Amino acid sequence: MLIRRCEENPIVVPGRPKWRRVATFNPGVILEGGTFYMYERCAGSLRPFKTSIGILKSTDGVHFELASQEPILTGDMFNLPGASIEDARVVRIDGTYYLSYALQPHEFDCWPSGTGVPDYQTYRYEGWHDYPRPMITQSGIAVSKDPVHFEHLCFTSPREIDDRDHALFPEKINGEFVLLRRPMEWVGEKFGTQQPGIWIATSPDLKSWSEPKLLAVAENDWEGGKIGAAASPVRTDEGWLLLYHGVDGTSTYRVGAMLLDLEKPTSVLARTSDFIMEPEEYYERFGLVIPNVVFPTAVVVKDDELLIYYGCCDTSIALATVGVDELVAHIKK
Ligand code: BMA
Repeated sequence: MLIRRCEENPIVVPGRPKWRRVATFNPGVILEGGTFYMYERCAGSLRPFKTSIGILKSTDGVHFELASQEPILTGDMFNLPGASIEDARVVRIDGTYYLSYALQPHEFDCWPSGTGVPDYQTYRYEGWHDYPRPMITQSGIAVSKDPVHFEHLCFTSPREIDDRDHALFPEKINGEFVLLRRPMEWVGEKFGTQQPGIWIATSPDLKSWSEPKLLAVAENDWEGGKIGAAASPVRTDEGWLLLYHGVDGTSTYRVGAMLLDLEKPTSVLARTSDFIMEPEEYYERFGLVIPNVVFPTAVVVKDDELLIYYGCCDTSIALATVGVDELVAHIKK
C-alpha cells in the first residue's frame, strides 16, 4: 500500500495574523459542495502556548487561504481567556455542523526540548489549582448551522478527568449520535483495561449518553501505552474506516487504521498491526514544538481517494492520500 505525501507539503504553515504566527496544526477538514473548510489549531506564541481555532478555505484541498481574520473559537467564548481550544474534528449531520474540541482551561508555557514532549509549565498561571492535575483536558462540542459560526453546545467529558481525542461519527447510527473518546483515568479492574483506550458511546441528543464501551487499546510496540482516535470515521462498503494514533516511548507519533462494523460500530472487524504512517519527511521529524509527530485529525473522501490531513510536530499541516479501497484491503489483510 502506498500513502502519497502531497508534493507541496507542508500545505499550511504559521503566519499572519499574529494569533497564528507561531504554529498551526491538527486540523479538522470538511468538503462542502466543492469547498474545503479547514479548522486549524493555531498559536501566536510559545509562552503562553495558547491555541485557538482558525478557519481556512480551499477549492482544491491543497491550497488554503484564511477565511477569517479572527479565530472562530477561542477561550474567551468560554469566559476562559487563558484557555486553549484544540484539535477540532468536524462533521455535518442533518444540516448541522458539529465540531468536537479539546479544551485546556488555563494558560501554560511551552519550552521545547528538541528531543520529545516539550516542558509544559503551568506555574506562572492561575486557575490550575482547581484541577486534580495540570494540563488536564476536557472535551466538548460546538455547533453551527453554517461552516463558520460555531457556538459551544455541550461538554462530552467531565472536568475532573483528562479526556481528549473526541470524534463524532459523521452520521447517526440507529438514530443516535456516536462518539469516540479517550479518557486517561479509565484504567484498572473497574474498567477492564490496564491502558487508556478508545471508548465509544451513543446519545439521542448529545446530552444523555449510553454506558461507554471499550473499543480498542494499544496492542503493538509502536502504539506505546495509549492510542486515540485520529479523525472522525468515514463510511466504506466494508465498514467504518477509523484512523488512530499511537505514541511510543520515544514520543514518536504514528498512525494505524481499523474497520468497525457499519451497524454495530462497537465491533472492530479488522485492524492493522503495523502502523500505516510514521514521521519520515523533514517537516514530520523536526518542528518548533515537538519532533517526530504525524497527527491526523481529518480525513475526506474525494474521487475514491482518502485525503488525510495531519499536524506535523505541532508546527504545520500536511496532506497525504491513499486509495480508499487500497487502504481497506490493507487493513483486512
Ligand atoms: C497529544 C495532543 C496533540 C498533540 C500531540 C503531540 O497529546 O496534545 O494535540 O499534537 O500530543 O504533541
